[in-house]
Amino acid sequence: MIRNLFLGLLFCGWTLGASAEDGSRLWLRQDTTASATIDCLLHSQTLNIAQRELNRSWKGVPVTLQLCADKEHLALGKDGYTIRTDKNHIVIGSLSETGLLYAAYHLIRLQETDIDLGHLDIKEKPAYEYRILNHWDNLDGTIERGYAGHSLWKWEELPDVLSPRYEAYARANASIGINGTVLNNVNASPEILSDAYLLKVKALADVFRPYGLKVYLSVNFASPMVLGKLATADPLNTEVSEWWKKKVYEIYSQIPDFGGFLVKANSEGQPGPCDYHRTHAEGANMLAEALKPYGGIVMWRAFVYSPSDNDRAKQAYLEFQPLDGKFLDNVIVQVKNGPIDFQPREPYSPLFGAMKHTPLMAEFQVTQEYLGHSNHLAYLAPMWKEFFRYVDPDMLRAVAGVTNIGDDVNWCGHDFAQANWYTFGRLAWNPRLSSEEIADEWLKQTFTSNKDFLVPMREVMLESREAVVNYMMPLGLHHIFAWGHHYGPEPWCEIEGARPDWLPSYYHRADSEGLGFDRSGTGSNAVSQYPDSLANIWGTLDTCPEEFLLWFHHVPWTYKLKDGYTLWEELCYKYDTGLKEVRRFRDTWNQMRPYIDTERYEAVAKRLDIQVNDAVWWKDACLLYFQSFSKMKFPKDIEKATFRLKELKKVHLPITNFECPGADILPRKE
Ligand code: BDP
Repeated sequence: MIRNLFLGLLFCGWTLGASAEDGSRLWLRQDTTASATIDCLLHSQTLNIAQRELNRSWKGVPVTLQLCADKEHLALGKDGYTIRTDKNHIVIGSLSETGLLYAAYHLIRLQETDIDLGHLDIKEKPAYEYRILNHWDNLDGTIERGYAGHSLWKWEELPDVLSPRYEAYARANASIGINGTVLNNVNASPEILSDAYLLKVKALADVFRPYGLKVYLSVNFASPMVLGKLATADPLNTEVSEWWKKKVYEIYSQIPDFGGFLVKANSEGQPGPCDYHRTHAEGANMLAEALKPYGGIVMWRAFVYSPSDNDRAKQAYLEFQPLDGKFLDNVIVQVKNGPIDFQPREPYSPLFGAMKHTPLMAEFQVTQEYLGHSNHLAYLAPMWKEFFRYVDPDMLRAVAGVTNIGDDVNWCGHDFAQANWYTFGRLAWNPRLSSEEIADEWLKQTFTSNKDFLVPMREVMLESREAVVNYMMPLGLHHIFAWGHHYGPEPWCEIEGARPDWLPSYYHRADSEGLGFDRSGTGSNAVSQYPDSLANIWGTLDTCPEEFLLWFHHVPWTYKLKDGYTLWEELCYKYDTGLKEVRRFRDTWNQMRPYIDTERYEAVAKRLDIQVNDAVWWKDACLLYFQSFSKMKFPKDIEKATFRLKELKKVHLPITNFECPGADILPRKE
């Protein structure tokens, strides 16, 4: 009887334990029953972590960690490493402690993803020295374009109270090779450089350091005026440059390995050197000079679009390209992947390739500002790989990812959004990894290696971004989002007095003739900013790839596409396909219940319901609205509209930063 009770409790404990999956462990869910011998002659905080991780999880042959300064390891650089089987044990070697830590995570990943561990001969060197997350976190705890709760940084408690999540965050980043974090929003409060905040920043830097994670800050260009009470922030003013030098000295006295500054200047109302008729290069160089003695860098953003031209897509190029070669060598110009703003699909920004004498870094958006926030399943590896199809990874100096991390228990809101954090790290380390490989790794570690789960869910992930494009903005459409929140559709949006380039009609240009923005030679000629080989193809209607058609051309409604359909029919089929794909994703997920824990199963199922409803909403809103221009009939075989345009025009989402109700608030007809 007592024995039965004991077994009952044990069983109950086991089932509870097995199902207690709240997503907080991310992809680091390996069990802790290992007992292999792990040797390391030296001890330090970082090496102890590497040893602890292996002690906890590694189930294979004995492992030795070795710092090596031989030719091979010198060539692999400070973060590179080797992992080799030597007789019946494994030797991990690196020039640095951080390299050994990365190698330890690599070894565990191999084990967790069922790779043959028989004879290892691995040599790794990251593609980029800087692999950086950008947090758009405000000092009041909110996150700009964040959809996973409040900021992870509890500024009001720091520096005295250190949340255990700080270390968990650093560990997760180290496990995928991310080595830098910009703590605060690019729309930066000058306050971050105040004495009180620098103490808080130092506290975080101290927690992150053993994991090889450096801290950077976004700075407000007018800080010398706001904090230092100077009359100007002119970069050529000596008092101003002295103020920055002093500030940088203060920072490094507390955080000796501080990474540097990220700057959004003269963009969307932020102050900058152009306020004083100075160039971006003059502004960036002044900060770079202050940071140089300490090895710090300036990441200067090229996200600018003052209406100097009639096409926003051209403006960053027009402003930055002439500055090529004028930046100091510790400045990296940070360019968003596309020329507009993180749309579900954009061609790459023509600045890549056009600034041959300036180090550039790509800025990707991990947070899904324009891809359904944390409600939609959208695996972004295929989007970033598409960028790397056009932009040679070797041309870049670094990569940055605007993170999707908040204080939600599962970090990212949607359990599948964790995959995008993971992917950013993996691609920053090796942009040549395939979307399939990364999806596989992530699914196995985060959920299960069971093929019945893995195969269908890998397919869902791989198709998910294209599905979003299809039900939101197919064929090169872009920026037809609702005002402000960028969640739902509002192609009709007109706001009196608003900047035209903040309104959807600026981008879609629908009229009785057709649809799309003419950026060819007959229009804004933005296409001429690309190399001739591409410009000729993209700039000609007949040769332009369909995915960029309405990006580069204003296309007649009756224009026949390659498959024989008119533009209007193709548009209808794309929206319809997008919706069907998401329905299929939901059906697939519904069959996954047996393979995973209930918590995450239910959480994802709930969000897929929202995504399906949102896809209906997008399809109806866009097709009904564009039909009022095309005046053409819907193809008979697409799903009938659920809503009426009149109803949809009345929808205003009560968006907070946390969770968007999506189309759940629309009157349902099904
Ligand atoms: C846009 C966001 C805005 C950011 C801006 C930026 O809507 O919140 O501040 O980009 O990147 O995507 O600076």
